[in-house]
Amino acid sequence: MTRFEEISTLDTALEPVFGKISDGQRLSFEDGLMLERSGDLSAIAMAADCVRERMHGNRAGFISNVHIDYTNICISGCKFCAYWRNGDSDDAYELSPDEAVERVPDDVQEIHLVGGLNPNLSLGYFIELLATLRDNFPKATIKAFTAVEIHELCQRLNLDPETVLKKFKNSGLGMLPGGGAEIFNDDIRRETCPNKASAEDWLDIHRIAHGLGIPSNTTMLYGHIEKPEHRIEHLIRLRDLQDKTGGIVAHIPLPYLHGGNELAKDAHPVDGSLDIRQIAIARLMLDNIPHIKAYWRALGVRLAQVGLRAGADDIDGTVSREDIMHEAGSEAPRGLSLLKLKQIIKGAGLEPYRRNSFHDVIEEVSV
Ligand code: V47
Ligand code: SF4
Repeated sequence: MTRFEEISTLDTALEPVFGKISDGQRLSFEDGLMLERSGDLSAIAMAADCVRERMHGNRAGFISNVHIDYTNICISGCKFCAYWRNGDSDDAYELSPDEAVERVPDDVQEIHLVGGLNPNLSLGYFIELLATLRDNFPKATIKAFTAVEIHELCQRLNLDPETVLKKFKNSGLGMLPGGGAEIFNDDIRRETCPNKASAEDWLDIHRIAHGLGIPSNTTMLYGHIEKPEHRIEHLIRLRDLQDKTGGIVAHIPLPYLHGGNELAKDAHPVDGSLDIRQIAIARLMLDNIPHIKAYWRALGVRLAQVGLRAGADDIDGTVSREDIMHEAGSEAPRGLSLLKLKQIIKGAGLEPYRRNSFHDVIEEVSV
């Protein structure tokens, strides 16, 4: 009997869905909704853990990385975001390329570089920021600028995304981060983030990036005012993109954090079981996306560790410093050591490996 066949569920509605998972068949929208609505979360988490094991064995990854938020000035004003400031606010900032360099610790494998939609910044600023970081840290992958930032720049300067992405690639861009996807449904976007790139624009920029040999990550922000059907629709649109391009490396379910932002008054209550369910459903629906991250900065260390046994095969990285989740009330530490990351993975019963941005193994490690 395989591990999968040992899973039993009292929810008979899940049986056909589990049959498909066991046979490696793709799940439909209706199957996804069944997973969303079932009362048997532990069976769903176990099924996702089996799929993770089928794809990745007993290993889980981590990376030495840093988050640099180069500006908090933003004209978008998303209702879920506590990070953005008006340009004339006392604590508004823009980092110069040299200031960004100062924030990078030694020996990082990945620089995650994102910011607000700041209309003061020119194309030359972005190119210089990338090139300066690349020249100072030639061994690190620069994972920079969400599709939302690229879209804003293109609209403002009347440029096409392909031209901009080619210039960025030539200046050191190695990969796009997954931010800005939020929830692809137009009604929910209108309520939560009406002033930024649409779902189609976001998907289009990732498609163009993949065509230029720039891989990307993807995200989904859940736990605010969206409904289960919006989440499943979101995952299916990511899966469709991946069928066409194969350029998505990892997906990160992002739990909405209530601190310091306008959306909190309308949002669902915080619920750890939703976090575990979203990791598991991501693993089960996204059969063509290799990696699912349990992002500890947003989930908290303990839930992220549980996520490693509910479908995730990666815990992200040291992070070093990060402002977006911090401003929204994350109580997780602002950075973790490599040793701590290894211990979290080991504690979940998996073997840690240190990876690069593309999830290639750099080092098998023992704790
Ligand atoms: O797009 C904003 C989210 C995202 C809140 O690509 C919030 O490897 C929770 O995309 N509560 C940025 N989330 C973070 C991100 C990311 C993180 C880690 C790894 C990668 C990757 C990407 O943060 C934004 C938005 O969805 N966000 N406000 C909030 N209150
Ligand atoms: Fe601006 Fe990004 Fe925050 Fe939206 S999520 S307000 S685009 S910084």
